[in-house]
Amino acid sequence: MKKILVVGAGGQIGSELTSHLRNIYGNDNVVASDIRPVDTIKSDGPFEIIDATESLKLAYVVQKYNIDTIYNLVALLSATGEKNPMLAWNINMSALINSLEVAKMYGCAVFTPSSIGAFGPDTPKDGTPQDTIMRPTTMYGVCKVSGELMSDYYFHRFGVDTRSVRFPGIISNNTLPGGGTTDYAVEIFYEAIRSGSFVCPIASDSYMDMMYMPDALNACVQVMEADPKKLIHRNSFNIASMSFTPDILFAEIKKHVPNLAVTYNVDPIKQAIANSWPNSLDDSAARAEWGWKPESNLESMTKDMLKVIGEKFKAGILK
Ligand code: AKB
Repeated sequence: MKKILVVGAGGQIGSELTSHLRNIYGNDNVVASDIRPVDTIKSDGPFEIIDATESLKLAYVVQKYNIDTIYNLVALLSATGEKNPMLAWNINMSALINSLEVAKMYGCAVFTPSSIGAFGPDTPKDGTPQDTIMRPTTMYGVCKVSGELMSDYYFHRFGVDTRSVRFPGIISNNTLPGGGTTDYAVEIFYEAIRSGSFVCPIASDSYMDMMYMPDALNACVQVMEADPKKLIHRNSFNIASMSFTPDILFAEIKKHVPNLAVTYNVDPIKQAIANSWPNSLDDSAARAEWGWKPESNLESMTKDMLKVIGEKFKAGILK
């Protein structure tokens, strides 16, 4: 049985991944950690306060619980990263380096997500290949490419079992994202039900890859469970399930919420980032090397998001 540590368990992916991993491996085998207490997670399994920019406590927790796999989910996202590039570099890279160093010392595997943000304006935009030009123009992207290279370095040089996927925008009905360029695709669902209107910060015709959270969670587990003999790549795999523009998403939501009113007030920082990212990734390497196969598409994701969020508003959990 695996002994897993989730670092950054209070974030958008971390909070749901912790529950997902606990369902698979058992509550006691998944230690959640964050820089501050996370009440929802603390109650159903072990929890530790870890500032991932400091390696001592990380090493202590890995030793204390006999951890063999670290999911390092600490990151400042793309739009926030552009507001404070050095903070993004310091947090994103020190959490990664500390995870890799501790993993090297204690023989752990490491998962650190990369992103569509690892690509840049020179990358082929449609059907972006697994192996291609990676010259990002954001600090977030610089961190992601550096993270991919460092993770591969630790694998080749020290034998640390590092693996990763390049996440698109993740759409979830549980924890809201914060500071990302793709956040609009989550916020719209809440506003569709709350107020019936939404002001979109991304231009109506900007394509970006997106993914429903259940597929993202499966990817995190499947890539770490994959047979290492079949892995040609490691850091990091393109994964994809849907690609759409704001216009396409709103048209789909309007099938269920016909009175939804959408206006545009484009945020120049977010739009510049979106313009530098691919329209859609080619995920054939992930499919061939570890059987990646997403289950959700735009139609099924939209229906489910509106159902779950609608129920939360009805029950008074959301206002
Ligand atoms: C962001 O928008 O910064 C993230 C990402 C695509 O990595 N959601």
